[in-house]
Amino acid sequence: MTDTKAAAAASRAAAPIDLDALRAKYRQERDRRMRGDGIRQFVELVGDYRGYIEDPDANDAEPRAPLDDDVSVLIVGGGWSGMVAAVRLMQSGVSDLRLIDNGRDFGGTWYWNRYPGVQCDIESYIYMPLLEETDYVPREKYAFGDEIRTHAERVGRKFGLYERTLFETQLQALTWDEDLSRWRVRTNRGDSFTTRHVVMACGSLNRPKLPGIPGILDFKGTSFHTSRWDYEYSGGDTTGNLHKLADKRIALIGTGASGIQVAPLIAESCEHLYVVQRTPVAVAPRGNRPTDPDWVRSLQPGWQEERRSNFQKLVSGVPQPEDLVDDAWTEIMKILGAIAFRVAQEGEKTQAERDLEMELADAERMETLRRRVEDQVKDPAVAETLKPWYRFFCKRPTFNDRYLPMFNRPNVSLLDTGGQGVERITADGLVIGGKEYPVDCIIFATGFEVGTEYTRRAEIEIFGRGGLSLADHWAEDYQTLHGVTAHGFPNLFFMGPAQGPGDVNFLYPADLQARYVARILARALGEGAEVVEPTEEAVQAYVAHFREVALDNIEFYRECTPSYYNNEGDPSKYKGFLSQRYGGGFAQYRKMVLDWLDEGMPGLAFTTRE
Ligand code: N01
Repeated sequence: MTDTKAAAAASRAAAPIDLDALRAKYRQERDRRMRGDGIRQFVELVGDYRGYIEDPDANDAEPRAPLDDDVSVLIVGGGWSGMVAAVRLMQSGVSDLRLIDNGRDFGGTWYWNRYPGVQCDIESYIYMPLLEETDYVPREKYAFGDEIRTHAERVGRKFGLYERTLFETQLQALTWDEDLSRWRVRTNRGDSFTTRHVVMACGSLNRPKLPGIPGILDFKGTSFHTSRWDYEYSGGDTTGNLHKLADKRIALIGTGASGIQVAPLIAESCEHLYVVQRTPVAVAPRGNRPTDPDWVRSLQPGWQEERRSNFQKLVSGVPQPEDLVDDAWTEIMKILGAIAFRVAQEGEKTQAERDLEMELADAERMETLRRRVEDQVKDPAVAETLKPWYRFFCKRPTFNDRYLPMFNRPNVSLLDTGGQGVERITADGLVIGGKEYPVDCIIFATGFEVGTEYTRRAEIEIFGRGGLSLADHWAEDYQTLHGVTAHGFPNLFFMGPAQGPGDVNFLYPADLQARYVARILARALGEGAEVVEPTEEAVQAYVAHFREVALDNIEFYRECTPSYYNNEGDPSKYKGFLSQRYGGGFAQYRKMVLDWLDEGMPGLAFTTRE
């Protein structure tokens, strides 16, 4: 940086924050984006939209005879939650299990999201499960999708999961058979088998969605969703070199975590890239680096659990003597989390003082990110348009070092929609602000369904005791014990989707839930119990507790620009991504369920038929 630039940066940094002005600006930006239809603005990918959800790599599924046998445990989903559940079950002595997945291989999220540049924004050493068990250390601090998928395949081979898995098979219905005390399973491959237990591990951001822009189906060019990338069309691979795009004009709709990862790789290869922005996103530094071999040599057994736990505590604001991960997540959470934690522990400040302190720390953080845009984007008008105006936790934070400088390329245009989104799609392109932009391809980086019914996202029907439909049972709100079991749905276990623990690192709580389910099933199978089911009272007590400890963040999210975090601008206690996480925090949830397991699982009935 030159002296003048450094001096300018220092004076900008020192400028005091006018909170009233900032609040007014945030509110103004939010109001521009508010719309009456909330999550209904998105299109469910059924009927004519079905092509957007189909696997671009699928050939005709290999023929196989339909199954009509019986297994002890069926795990629905071959992503990380399902795989970790399978491994923990096998380690607990439950090995008669079967997995089912509609992809062609393991990986779940990482199987489907194969777009160029796909990368995990949680440190690989804490995100990728079972590293010590497989004697593997990722190549970089932040792993790209290919490495994560290859690791899923490694885990599949190491633990014998391939021979237990039905790929390219979509579960269609689960029906509880009272006489058999088993679930009847029906799939799209004609299978009709039974299973004693079912573990649902379908993920939480599994079902892609499109915005309901008029005319999507009229477009005559190529169009797909980032989670179904068409390499036939683009050429190249996840590392880029998308050579078939050389003479193509591409519109990328959406600038969330996926959009900002893929955009720079498209820009490098295509004739012209239009980045269609509805809300500018906050982009923090990534700072990836190769794994240090000396560090790997220094690792002691138990290192991954220690590192995961250290990260989890820091991002919850629990001070630690050391920050093992030491990245953008822990940097911000050490500040914001520490304020919350210190006050919660010591009661030294009023709620209002604490809120103000948080707001100021938040404002400083966002100001730093807005300055980052100015520093990286040469055209001041473009830089201004890319600045995010909302509080840090209104939207999922993103991390990238290539996205902002990409706007200095001559073949990239930012099409800002003033918070309104694309007006219309025509046969030849898209219309924004009354102007048509002809393009050859439209790529939707528009995210995944959140807040719709669980069974819709999992695309299955579940009927429990007396034909009770799970969709009806959970129509108002989830009703679970610890987010894992539900009364009326015996022998059914959920990895997610709600009322369980949340964490920045999704897979840490998933492993806890996997161990929890493994403890229950090991006991059930050991005791010969045929039915495991929480009592109605246990569920009601847990739901009441869940609501009591729920974070009171509705007012915060009401002030936020719409996103899936706040149910697209319509936050309520039970809707929206974050309100379905256990408000007491991961540590409290963990202690509660481990104590409960040790106390003999009160409220969970284990029944053996005479
Ligand atoms: O989806 P999103 P995503 N016209 O919902 C825009 C995880 N993830 O796939 O902000 C124009 O975040 C919408 O605009 P707005 C991670 O949890 C993780 O990027 O609503 N634009 C937004 O920009 C993440 O949060 C990694 O105004 C429209 C975008 O589409 C989650 O997946 C990597 C529009 C949707 O953003 C989803 O991320 C990638 C319209 N009509 C993803 N409608 C990791 O690294 C919507 N948009 C771990």
